[in-house]
Amino acid sequence: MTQTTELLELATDIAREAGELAARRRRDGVEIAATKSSLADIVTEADREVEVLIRERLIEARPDDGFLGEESAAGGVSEGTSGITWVVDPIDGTVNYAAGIPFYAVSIAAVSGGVDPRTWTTQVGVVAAPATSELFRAARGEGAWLDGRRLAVAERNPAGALIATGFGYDARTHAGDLASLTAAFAYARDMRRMGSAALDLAAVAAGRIDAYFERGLNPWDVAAGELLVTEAGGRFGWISPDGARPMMLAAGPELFGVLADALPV
Ligand code: LIP
Repeated sequence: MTQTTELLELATDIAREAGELAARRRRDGVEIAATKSSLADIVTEADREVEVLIRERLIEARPDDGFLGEESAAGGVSEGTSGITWVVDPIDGTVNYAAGIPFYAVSIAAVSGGVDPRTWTTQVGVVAAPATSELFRAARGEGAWLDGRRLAVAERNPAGALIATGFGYDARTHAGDLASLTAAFAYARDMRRMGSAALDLAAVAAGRIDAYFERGLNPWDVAAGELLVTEAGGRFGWISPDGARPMMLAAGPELFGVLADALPV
């Protein structure tokens, strides 16, 4: 078994188990554990519990790997010695999850080349959506898949693009986000704000939406979804890589170029 296959199978098995735990806790009732950057930026007890489960399973299987998880990131990345680092968002779409909106995911990626998101290389990525029992996965150079179906980004639609985006939790950022929305609308047949970056990226990879852009995302929000998009023939990039809220864009190759020129960076 190649290392890529081992990493992908491990990530798939853990994502499934973690997704089942998240769904179980959702049925039990969700408790807000704390807020982060603002009152709107919440973390639930389930976020924390799911990340602990994922980390335990990874340590059991690959004790020498590094780990960067959303709920433990404040303590920094745990650098391993194997050359592989796991980048994990235990529940992406936490606000949806807490509100009972069934659009959230477990996102697990394995990267090589160090712990800097600007220079690491994602080797495998898995996004599991418990509410729809869908599991998206990709391995570098081996394609992207939804369960057993190969994924491909959408062709340009003459009616315009279906474009997803998101907004920051800080009201001071909303004017800029609305300016980006206005710019994108010139190329859109409609817009979506669905609330999970990992699933928005999976939707681009599956050709369900044509493009997704958002400022201020974290490495764990996009690490797995980025590989889904590029292995499905799409483009992923930070069109304004610097600053506090860099702009991320994912789309098919032609639309990527159009939106990269149109969006205010
Ligand atoms: C969320 C993203 C979403 C973004 C939210 C938040 P979380 O991740 O999936 O796209 O708009 O601000 O970053 O916090 O639920 O893991």
